[in-house]
Amino acid sequence: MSSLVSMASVSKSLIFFLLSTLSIFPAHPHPLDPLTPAEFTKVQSIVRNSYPESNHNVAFHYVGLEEPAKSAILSWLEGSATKTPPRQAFIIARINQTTHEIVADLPDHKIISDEVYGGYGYPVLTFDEQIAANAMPFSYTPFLESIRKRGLKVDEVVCTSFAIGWYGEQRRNRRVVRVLCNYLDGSVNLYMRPIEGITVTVDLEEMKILGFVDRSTVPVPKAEGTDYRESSQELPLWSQLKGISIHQSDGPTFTIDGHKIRWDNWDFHLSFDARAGPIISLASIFDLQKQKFRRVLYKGFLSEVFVPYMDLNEEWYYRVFFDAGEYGYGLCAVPLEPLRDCPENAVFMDAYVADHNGMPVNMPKIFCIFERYAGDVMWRHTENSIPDKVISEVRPEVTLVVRMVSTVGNYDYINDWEFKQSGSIKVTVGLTGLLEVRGSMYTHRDQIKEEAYGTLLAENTLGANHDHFFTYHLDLDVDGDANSFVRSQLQMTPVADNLSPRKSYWRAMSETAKTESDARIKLGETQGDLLVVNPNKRTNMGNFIGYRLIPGSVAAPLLSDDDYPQIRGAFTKYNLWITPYNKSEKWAGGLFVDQSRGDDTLARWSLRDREIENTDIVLWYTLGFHHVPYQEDFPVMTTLSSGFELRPANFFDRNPVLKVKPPQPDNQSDHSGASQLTNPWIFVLNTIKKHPQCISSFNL
Ligand SMILES: *[C@@H]1O[C@H](CO)[C@@H](O)[C@H](O)[C@H]1NC(C)=O
Ligand SMILES: *[C@@H]1O[C@H](CO)[C@@H](O)[C@H](O)[C@H]1NC(C)=O
Ligand SMILES: *[C@@H]1O[C@H](CO)[C@@H](O)[C@H](O)[C@H]1NC(C)=O
Ligand SMILES: [Cu+2]
Repeated sequence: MSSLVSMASVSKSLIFFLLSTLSIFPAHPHPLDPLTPAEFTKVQSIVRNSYPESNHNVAFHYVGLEEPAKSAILSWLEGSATKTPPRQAFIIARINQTTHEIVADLPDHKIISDEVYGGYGYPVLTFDEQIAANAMPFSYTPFLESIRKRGLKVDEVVCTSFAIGWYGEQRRNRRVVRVLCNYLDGSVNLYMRPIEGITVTVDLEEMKILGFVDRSTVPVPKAEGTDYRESSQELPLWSQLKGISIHQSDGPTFTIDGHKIRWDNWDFHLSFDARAGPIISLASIFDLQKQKFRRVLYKGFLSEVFVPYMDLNEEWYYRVFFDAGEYGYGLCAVPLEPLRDCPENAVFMDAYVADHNGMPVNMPKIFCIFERYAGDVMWRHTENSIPDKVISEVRPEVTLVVRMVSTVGNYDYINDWEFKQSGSIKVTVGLTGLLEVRGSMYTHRDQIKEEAYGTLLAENTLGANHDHFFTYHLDLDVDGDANSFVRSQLQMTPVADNLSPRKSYWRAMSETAKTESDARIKLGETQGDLLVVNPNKRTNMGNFIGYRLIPGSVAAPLLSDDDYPQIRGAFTKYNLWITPYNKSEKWAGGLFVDQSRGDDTLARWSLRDREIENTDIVLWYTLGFHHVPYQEDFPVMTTLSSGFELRPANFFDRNPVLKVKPPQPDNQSDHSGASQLTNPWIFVLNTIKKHPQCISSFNL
């Protein structure tokens, strides 16, 4: 199975390491492992047995692991289970134009349940049907006429499918997409060359054109200046940086056993899902003092990505995307480029998905896993107040990163799960790729007299305003599954009765959320900390054991509650929600998102206002970006990142990285740079002598 593993470095020791320790199909699969190619094939045959090809039209829209019950996983982990949890698959298939939710047992080779879904919404679009829909306009005469009328070459036209959403229609029982087209002819940056005004509506089930509109003939923005390939740039001299590499001649510190990853004090399981992308499960950290692994995160994954555009034009108002539920965030994952997407010391892992026909498809180099050593400091102190003595202790930061890139059409999302020795889990999402732009008649801002819904980025090119909301499902199990959510609010407190020369101070007021409504939080309105604690466990000092969420960029939707996109995306109304654990509540936007009506969202589940105190809870966090395009986003956008951190908060009795040994320099690297300053303290002492105020301020 070694061919399933790719690698950036061709170092001999690394190859040895990979061959000896890394296979993503171990002899004893973990119950949370994603389906293997053989299992996908089995699923296909199980479904085909019940619905023979001869008289059933079957399309596989989702095939993935039917996750065993949490209780089964936990008792299996503790070794108290008599047998391993069942190995089952969950399948969403369209069979004779109805949606089926099927659970199949893999060892028994049989269907356990098969339900026809009768509610609103449709499953994730398959690649095959999008490809077929994108080809439809090319055999449709009115479309070809419109292309010719614009003086464009049909061969240079590329079309893509857009989910149509829901805008209050009472009845609609068709799976339909809008097909919109762009132009190449002299550029590969088709997204900067929209053919505005033409809309083709395609019925996916019948694969036929239902509607065609040609509304306007604004010019296609020109090709010049849109290409982003290195080969098409005239590189100026100053852009050549000197060589940089990150080298681990002894191989990485982590080990990978199937999908289980062990690195330093962390242990976790990494899975891949066609809808969510990476799924981190069973993350535990070794406590040096207690000499045992302690549970932190039962499961963490990206549940939905909501991207509403703000342009009300006929071809634009419905551009509201749910990248996980409509397109499959994992399905859209792309192979990572060694040395570019991931550093030299990265190890790569493949993934598998089922295609439209249920056949397993290999997705190479979907994850990269590497130790990040980026010149940052984990902790330090320089003590220069002790007479005649300088003490300096520095621990550089080395972390473990799991990365996946999902390219959903024009946009590229870089997803990192980063594990720190200090116990933090940092999640980052980086936005890059190509903007979605509207072709327009304008060549200068001064010409624009109407609502433009965006920024003029280049001639005839309007970058449309939009948002990106990333909703994460974080099932924290801090030292066990019975947890509570505590909000520690900081309150300005006036000082009464001249108790002090001071007039005010702030204090932290903690409140434990009792029911779901106590834990719906819009960030930015108040200040304080957000904690998941284990109310049954305390530190040696008596503080409740916990982890806290440190949010990244705070953005809230700016659409009215009754706007259709917002009804479907209502789970973004709060940045934070807590729900009691429920295995079926996974997808914040609902299980069936294409054309959904918002009746199966996190916002709806939360209305039950269930009890969430001292029980197994799930934290839902929405990270948001309001994106007003700027000219620097043209013709390709530089990565814009944000994220959040889950950080221990009275989880350990003291700093867990006190005893961490700094990494040793790599044997094969050249340390001439470091050795230039043989005694860095000579430099420091000189500085201090020159700036005596620095010393005196320390002593005050
Ligand atoms: C499914 O559709 C096929 C082809 O139209 C038809 O022959 C078959 O009877 C249908 N099966 C069911 C169960 O409706
Ligand atoms: C779990 O969630 C689903 C969907 O919200 C709901 O129908 C079901 O009743 C829930 N189960 C429990 C035990 O609360
Ligand atoms: C690097 O040095 C360490 C410690 O001396 C040694 O154990 C290791 O084998 C060396 N690795 C290589 C690739 O030379
Ligand atoms: Cu954006």
